[in-house]
Amino acid sequence: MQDLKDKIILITGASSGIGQASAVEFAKLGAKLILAARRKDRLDQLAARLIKEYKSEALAILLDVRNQKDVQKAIDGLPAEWADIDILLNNAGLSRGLEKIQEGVIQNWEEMIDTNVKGLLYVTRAVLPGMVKRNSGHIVNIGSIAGHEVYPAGNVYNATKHAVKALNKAMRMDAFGTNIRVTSVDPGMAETEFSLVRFRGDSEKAQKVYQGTRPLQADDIAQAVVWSCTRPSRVNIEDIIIMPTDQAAVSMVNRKQ
Ligand code: NDP
Ligand code: 8X3
Repeated sequence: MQDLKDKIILITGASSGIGQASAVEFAKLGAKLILAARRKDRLDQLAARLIKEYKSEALAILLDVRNQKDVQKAIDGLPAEWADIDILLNNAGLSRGLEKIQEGVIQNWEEMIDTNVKGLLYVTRAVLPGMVKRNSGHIVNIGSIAGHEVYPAGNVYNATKHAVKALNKAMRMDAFGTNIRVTSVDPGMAETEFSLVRFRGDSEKAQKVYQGTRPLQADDIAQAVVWSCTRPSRVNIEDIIIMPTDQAAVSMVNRKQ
C-alpha cells in the first residue's frame, strides 16, 4: 500500500461535494492538501478544519480553472515546499441545465466545456510537467457515468464527460513509460450540490433528483479516490465506475412512491 503521509495533493473543486470529501479522506492519512476553487471562504474553513481535526497541513488557493493564465500563475507561484505535487485530483466540474440541443443555452454549453474539459486540461498542463520531471505522480480525473452513457437532454454535459474519459486514456498513454499513474473515477448519481448548480439554485428541482431513492454520498466516491491512490506503485487503476445500488443506468433509478 502506498503511504500518503506528507504527500502533496492538489484538489480542484475542494469547496464542496466530492472534492471536499476527498480532502477529508486524504487528510486522515496525513497528506498535505492544496485546496482550490472559487469560493475561497469555504476553502479557508475546510483548511482550518483539516488542520484542527487531523493535524493536516492545508493551503487554500482561489482558482477558477477556466482561466488558463491564472491556473499557470497559481501553480508556478506555489511556495517551494508545496510545489512538488504528488497527486492531482481533477474534480472541479459542473452541469448547467437540461435542455434538448435545439433549445440549448449557449452560455451553459460554454461554461460546461470551459470547466469540465478546458479547465481540467489547463490544470493538468500546469502540473504534469513537474511529475514527468520527477518521474513520479498520480492524476485522478473525476469522470461520470455520463462519460459512458448519453441521456436525453444531457447532450453537452455528456460530451464533456466523454471527453474526460478520452483524456484520461490520453494522459495514461502520454505518461506511459514513466512512473506516473492515471485514474478515472466515474460516479453515478451522487447527492452533492451538483443538481443545485445544474438547476441554478432551484432547490425544489434539485431535491427531486434524489427523492425516494438512495444516491451515493460524496464520501463513497472519496473513498474510491483514496483507494486508487494507495495501491502499490505497480498497480494503475484505470477506471472505477461507482453506481448507487438503486441506479442501474442513468435513467433507471429505483424510487419508492
Ligand atoms: P459540487 O457542485 O458539490 O462541487 C463542484 C465543485 O467544483 C465545487 O467545489 C466548485 O467550487 C468546483 N468548481 C466548479 N466550477 C469551477 C471553476 N470554474 N473553477 C474551480 N472550481 C470549480 O458537485 P460534485 O462534488 O458532485 O462535483 C464534483 C465532480 O463530480 C464534477 O466534475 C462532476 O461533474 C462530477 N460528478 C458528479 C456526480 C453527481 O451526481 N454529483 C456524478 C458524476 C460525476 P466553486 O464553485 O467554489 O468554484
Ligand atoms: C453526474 C451524473 O447522471 O446526472 O455526472 O449525469 S448524471
